[in-house]
Amino acid sequence: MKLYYSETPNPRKPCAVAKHMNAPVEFVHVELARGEHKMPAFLAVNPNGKTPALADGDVHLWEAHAIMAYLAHKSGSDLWPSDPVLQIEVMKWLNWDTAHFSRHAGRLWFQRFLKGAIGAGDPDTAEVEEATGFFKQFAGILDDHLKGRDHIVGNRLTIADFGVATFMPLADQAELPLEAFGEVRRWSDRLMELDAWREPWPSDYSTLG
Ligand SMILES: N[C@@H](CCC(=O)N[C@@H](CS)C(=O)NCC(=O)O)C(=O)O
Repeated sequence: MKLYYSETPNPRKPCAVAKHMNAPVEFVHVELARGEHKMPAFLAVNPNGKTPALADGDVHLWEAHAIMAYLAHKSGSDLWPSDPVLQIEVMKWLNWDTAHFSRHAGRLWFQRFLKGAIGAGDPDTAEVEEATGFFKQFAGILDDHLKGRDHIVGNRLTIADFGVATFMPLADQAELPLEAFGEVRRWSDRLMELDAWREPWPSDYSTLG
């Protein structure tokens, strides 16, 4: 089973899950700066040309959330709960995250960090203002939900926690407005205590090129 990754926000999630479960995964590093994600060897696994991707025999997967679920399912881990209602709860939060929470956190990270890092210019003030408004709206929903809980679903660690936390390790770079959301900060700090989330990148990997 090969997990293709780059050291960027979306691959962080399946890398952390694989490391946390000590899953039998061969990590393959994809160098975005060299355009390896657009090369035929990688496009054969993920025609979208984006990391992460996973190849397990005939199974080719893309989308970080699907890959996390597959890894947990293959290992028989409750990170992907066996109870169908809890599975649906996990899907609810992961879909919500893609559409709302990490979407707007990602916009802020792009404007305030990535653009500068890749020489794509200064932050767009209107974009930052709009993304900040949406981020606060959805952080409020998460903050309310986390009152009295340590985890997002079923009060135990699931892939929903890794999914929704995508941009939390990058909160300083993105200058995420988290001051008013103490529950979100508490939950994220606790997640950061997990070795696999704090240090998700493998030390043993092969390269694509
Ligand atoms: N929805 C995809 C997004 C994947 C994605 O955008 N990956 C980024 C790295 S975080 C990438 O490969 N970017 C290179 C590109 O778009 O050219 C997922 O969740 O896996």
